[in-house]
Amino acid sequence: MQSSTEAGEEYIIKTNPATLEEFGRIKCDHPEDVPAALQAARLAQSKWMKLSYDEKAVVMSNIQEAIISNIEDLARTICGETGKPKSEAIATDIFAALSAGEYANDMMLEVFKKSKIDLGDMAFPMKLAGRSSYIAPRPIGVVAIISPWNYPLGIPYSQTIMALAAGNAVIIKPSSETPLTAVKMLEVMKKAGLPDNLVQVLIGSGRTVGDALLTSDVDRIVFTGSGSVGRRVMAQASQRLTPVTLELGGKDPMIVLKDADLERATSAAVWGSFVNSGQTCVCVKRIYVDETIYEQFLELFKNKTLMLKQGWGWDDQEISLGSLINEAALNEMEMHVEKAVNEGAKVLIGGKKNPNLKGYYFEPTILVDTPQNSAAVQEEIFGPIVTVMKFSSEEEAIALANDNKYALAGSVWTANLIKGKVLAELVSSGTVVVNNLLYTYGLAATPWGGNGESGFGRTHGKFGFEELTEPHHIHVDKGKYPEDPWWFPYSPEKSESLSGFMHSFYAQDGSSIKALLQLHKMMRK
Ligand code: TXE
Repeated sequence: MQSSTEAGEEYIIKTNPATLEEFGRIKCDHPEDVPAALQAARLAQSKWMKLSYDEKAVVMSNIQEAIISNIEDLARTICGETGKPKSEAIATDIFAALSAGEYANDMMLEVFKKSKIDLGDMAFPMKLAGRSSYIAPRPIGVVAIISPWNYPLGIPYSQTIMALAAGNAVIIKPSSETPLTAVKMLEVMKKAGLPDNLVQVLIGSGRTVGDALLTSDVDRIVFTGSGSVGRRVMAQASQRLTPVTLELGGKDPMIVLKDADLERATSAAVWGSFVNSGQTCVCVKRIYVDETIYEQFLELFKNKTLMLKQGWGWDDQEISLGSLINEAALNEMEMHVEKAVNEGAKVLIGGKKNPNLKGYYFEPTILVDTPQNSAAVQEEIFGPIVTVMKFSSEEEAIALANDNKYALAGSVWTANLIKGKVLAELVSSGTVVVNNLLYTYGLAATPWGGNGESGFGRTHGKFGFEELTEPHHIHVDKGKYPEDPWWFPYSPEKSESLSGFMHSFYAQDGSSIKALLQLHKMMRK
């Protein structure tokens, strides 16, 4: 991605990283555009939340239909900006978008359902006193979505459609590497009847437009990206106490037990390690294999990886691996391999730029003998590089898997599902899959997110909706009693009655009947 200035205006010139041909160019917005965008978003949101459920449902289902009828066009933009193969753009980006759209539409009524609160021990006293509580969820307002380039539709769209279903407006700041996909997405949504300014896209660098959004008066920031920028997002958001959801990096472990189906596990490991050329936060990055099957696994994994075809995967549907996003990423991969070798690793296959292809292609790389404490095992490598190591016991496998500052996703492979679940529950990652990997991002009803360096908060699922709505608590008192015993004026009698009530209500040797009588007596006056 380059930028240029024409007649005082900054443009992003987007090159297809798989062909090095110019793919498109777009004018950047300015940081000073943010306040007006926010004002327009607030107005649009106030109208959107007043629409009836049916009116909103019509818009949301028309948008879903529009995505489906624009798959080819959307895929073209995704591939042109990222260099990923067409089948992958459809199977990952677009599928994730449609899954989130379906889920958001299905949940739009549920999200705002009022729910009575069970007051627990106080339920009966409160009932006697004519009091009750309930939650009335409400939208939070305007959500800023700052998104990465690796899934330029799947990530911002799924977060946007959930925010809309929760009654909010959205301002998206897409990665400067993939501005055109966000613009295309908004175009498709608008044609389907999206109300004006309910979703806006601001084009520009993170440092300028992104930063202006962080320090603006938005009601939540949903950030997906690197840990370094995630920390800045949190720092900037703290100025206005803006809540943030941070979807950051990953270094996902894959634990392969000796009773795993090796054919299936190795096929999954190839896809899990090299999908999107390894530029996926939940790609398999660390494979831990039981020592008794390590050689077998490695041989199968290596041979299946060597069969992968690399290149520009728009016309040639047999291409599995596209390019990296840019030249810097390519150089970074070379640096990672060099560092890994210096720290004791051996390159089993790959390890260098693909010399036969124009474009930013790095060969799928398998590292072995990587020390557990080396950078290759501990640091995020956002490209087609995976390490394969062995373990001698299940306890050791869990310890190795959890010995990492990232904790986004992970997988456990075994024929014994009971053991698989036990081990999966011991892995620190936010999502752990037994005998599969990665694809739960396409199950929008399931939560997405992690902990540690992978960030916090959840997108998708009911936990995602909880971050896009406010649990508005309403407590109702029928006013049966003239006053409450803890109101003014205080007196020795009041404090004695209150202590008596608390003793009866909470003490081991207390009596709830006695407590209720005491409460009634105190409140009757
Ligand atoms: O991130 P960057 P990228 C992670 C992945 C990797 C990173 C790759 O693990 O670490 O994302 O994406 C904007 N103020 N995930 O390179 O550079 C920038 O313009 C405000 C995790 O895009 O952090 C872009 O829009 N904004 C994820 C966005 O931040 C700023 C799945 C991300 O940019 C900014 C996918 C600033 N100062 C990728 N600087 C998951 N966990 O689900 C940059 N930006």
